[in-house]
Amino acid sequence: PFLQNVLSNSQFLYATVDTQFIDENQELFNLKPTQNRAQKLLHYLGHIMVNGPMTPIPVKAKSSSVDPVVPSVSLGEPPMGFREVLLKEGPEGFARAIRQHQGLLLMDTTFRDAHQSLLATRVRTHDLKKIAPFVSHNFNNLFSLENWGGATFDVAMRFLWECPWKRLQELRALIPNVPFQMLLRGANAVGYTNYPDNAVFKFCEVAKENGMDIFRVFDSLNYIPNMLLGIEAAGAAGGVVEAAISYTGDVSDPMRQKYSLEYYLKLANELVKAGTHILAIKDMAGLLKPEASRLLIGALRDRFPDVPIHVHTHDTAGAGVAAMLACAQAGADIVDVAVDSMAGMTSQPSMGAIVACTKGTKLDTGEVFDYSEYWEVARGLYAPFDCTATMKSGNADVYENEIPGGQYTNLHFQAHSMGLGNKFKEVKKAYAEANKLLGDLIKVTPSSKIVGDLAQFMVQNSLSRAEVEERADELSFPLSVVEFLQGHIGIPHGGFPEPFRSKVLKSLPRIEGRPGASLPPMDFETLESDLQMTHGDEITPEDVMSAAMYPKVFQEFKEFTSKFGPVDCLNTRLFLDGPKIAEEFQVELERGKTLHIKALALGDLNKSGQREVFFELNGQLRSVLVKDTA
Ligand code: 3PY
Ligand code: ZN
Repeated sequence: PFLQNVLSNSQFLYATVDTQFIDENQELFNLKPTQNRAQKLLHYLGHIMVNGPMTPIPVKAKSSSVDPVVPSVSLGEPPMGFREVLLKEGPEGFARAIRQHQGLLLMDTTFRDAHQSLLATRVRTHDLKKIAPFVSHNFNNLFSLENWGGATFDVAMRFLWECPWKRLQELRALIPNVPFQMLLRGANAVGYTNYPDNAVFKFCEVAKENGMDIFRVFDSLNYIPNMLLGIEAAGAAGGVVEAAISYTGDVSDPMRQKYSLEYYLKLANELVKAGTHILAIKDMAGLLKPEASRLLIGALRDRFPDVPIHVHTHDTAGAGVAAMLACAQAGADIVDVAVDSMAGMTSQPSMGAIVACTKGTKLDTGEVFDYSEYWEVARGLYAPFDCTATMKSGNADVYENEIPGGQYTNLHFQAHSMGLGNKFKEVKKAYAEANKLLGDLIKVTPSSKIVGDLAQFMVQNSLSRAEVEERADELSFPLSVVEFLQGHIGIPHGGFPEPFRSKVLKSLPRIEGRPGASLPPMDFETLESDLQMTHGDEITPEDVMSAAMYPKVFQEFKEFTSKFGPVDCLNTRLFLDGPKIAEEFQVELERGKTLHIKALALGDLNKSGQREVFFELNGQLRSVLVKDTA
């Protein structure tokens, strides 16, 4: 490295060096350890060739061998989009422009919720980046592109071994004109638990600095103190605040009074009072029927004529397009859609359908170009994670069990892996019962996980709701259930279920009020220096936030990449299945630095249970030794 530094120094190159050269150029001594990224990647590929995929896969399917074709993009700058309005006018002016816009606006969820719901959140930056210039050039009509937050943050590190911040930075550079939107779980930020307040503030600040524009803020219990914290954090960072009310029940059913129209209007009032720029209804399970849409959105529109209304749904029962059209007719400004080939079932309703159904009406969305084919083929690369491997359709039983889209798919995978055809039905039934036991909750991350954990506990132990209620003081409940009852994620609408809570908790402590309020602030300086000690000096503010959100996941991610290199540079088929023998391929490590690799052969098993895997790397023979764990 010293020699490399010297050779790339311009003074040295132009021979203007005198005896002071070394003294005056101390940076020559900044000796980074040799990264040897190529050898590490060979190690990763060799591992897969010997032992199969390293990331856990839910279904036995191979990544498709067909590559998606990227549609051509016109030369030059992309056309102006709503981001320009935001940058010029700030969040308030942006909200005004949205409200004044004629026609229905769309948020495309393909880059986040659609694949979170259909492909276990596994879509990699590699495939997002390829289509990003097309989005920038053709989707400038979009209100926003949802591309970050929710489960994508931890899955990126946990299962894809890529940095979520790098995804945001790279997409921002490729799509400068369309506003980016993220999902922020209020006081839970992008995690599953409440964080200290300063962690949520700092997280929003760093996200905004990295290019995030719109923060959809929700709380899994619609607990206002938690929501206000998220709203303040997103606002203080300079983001567009989109406070989202999580929707459950059915406002068109007079028999369901717990989550009535009045309940939602009261919540909306609090959020508008708190200064949200946009008001969202987040129908995470797809329960909003057309009639309920007319009632709810109609009432919100009347009550808040100046506030843009944005509606999110999932198409699990199949009524998503109808519901979103009803919302738009009742006065919603923006609805969420996914590209056709990534739409439907537990994902969002189809973009193509909404565009076609509004064409020529006063809700006309304007031209939104199709990129369905790219995604149809790209989706094939993720076949090992595709819910359609086991799930053949959506199901209107979601109106009974109220399982959110992403969780519906997860539970289906889990039931499938238990190997019993009827298990899913049983799990869904138990979910509905668990929900009643816990007092009929809003169910979305993380409260949905708590209900899911209790449901699984009931199925595993063959317990009915009545039995759980009766034996609550002697059963050993999942920790998430106990902590929920202690008040770890906030207070549910209507309070905690009694006598169930007292029977479970006995003398365990209870948190009063907002959980984050009693957490000591996070010490970022200490965290940063600890990370530097552990991982060397290349720790960015983004890394600090990753570690703040997910200490263990971040640690494992760093360990993995220091062993196996930048696996995010591999294409998705190589990443999942590795190369075939004799396959030649290229890996771009960075601009202008491309590796040419050919997989040559797999050696025999040696005495220590290892195999040698042979490659050609940039014309030279290389090999790696891999333990055969098969
Ligand atoms: C998330 O929190 O990740 C969600 O998508 C909730 O709907
Ligand atoms: Zn969703």
